Amino acid sequence: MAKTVHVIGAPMDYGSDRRGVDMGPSAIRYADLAAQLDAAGVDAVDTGDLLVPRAEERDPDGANAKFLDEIEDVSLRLAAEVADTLAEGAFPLVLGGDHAVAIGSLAGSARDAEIGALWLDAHGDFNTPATSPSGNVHGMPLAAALGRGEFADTEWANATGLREENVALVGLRNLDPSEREAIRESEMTAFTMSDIDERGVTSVVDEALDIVTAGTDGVHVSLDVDWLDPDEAPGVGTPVRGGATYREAHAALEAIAQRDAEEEFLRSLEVVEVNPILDESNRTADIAAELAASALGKRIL
Ligand code: 6HN
Ligand code: MN
Ligand code: MN
Ligand code: MN
Repeated sequence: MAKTVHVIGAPMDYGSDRRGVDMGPSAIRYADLAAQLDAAGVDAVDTGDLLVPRAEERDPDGANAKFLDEIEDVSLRLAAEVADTLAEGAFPLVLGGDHAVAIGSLAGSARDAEIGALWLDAHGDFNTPATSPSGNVHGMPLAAALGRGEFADTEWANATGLREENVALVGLRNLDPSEREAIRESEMTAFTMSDIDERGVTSVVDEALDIVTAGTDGVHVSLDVDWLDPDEAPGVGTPVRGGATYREAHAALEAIAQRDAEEEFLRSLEVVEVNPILDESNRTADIAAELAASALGKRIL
């Protein structure tokens, strides 16, 4: 039976300094996500967007974790939406928004299951308010979901029961100094772009999948489009050169789908950080839609 996929738009830009990422869900839909999902052979239902008040109407409060109250509000509602989708037997596909939406996606995916998390990103997203150089919460969602630092007492964020042992990051190439230390000392497994250079992307992804599936009921895949090289995906707020190529990205997501066809571990997926204002002819949104379809089983032949 075909998977039923619920598309959930999370047009949130509280977590990043660059405005425009709130238009990500529209841009990905405009890139004909529906046709891509159709080609993947899934039944897709677009559930619309979460209501996210404009940042201009709000007060960022404080430099260390800007808009944290607003992010709490969106995260709780997104978590409920993701958990309800799963409870109905459907598959949640979350469209960001900046990467802070992952706090809600992870909490929702983990509500009734032990999950692992696969993080495809140029960045570690492992800062805490105390270590963040920017105060931007999109650099913190993994630390938040794991209850690191100040997030230990933040029940809405630290709601996943996620174990560091079941987290794998793939494609890292830009870490802040204290974030780097924290990742090195953590129980998470981190693969850099150098690992991809040496071993090839499918071998790295395969090992990452061993880690995130070990002893878990399912896996949340978080795809930050700045994981790709900015030549391929220029529409992002924090580009870092030297990222995954178009083919590497497809190979990675196809490898996930191929293994999921046998092991059925894929529980939820999000595509985040598409910023159409910074994009060229919506090509980053095009890639986002294509990669979501690849993860859900679209094949060339
Ligand atoms: N992202 N490490 C930087 C920071 O501000 O904490 C950049 C974070 C980027 C986060 O792209 O999801
Ligand atoms: Mn506020
Ligand atoms: Mn990220
Ligand atoms: Mn990133």
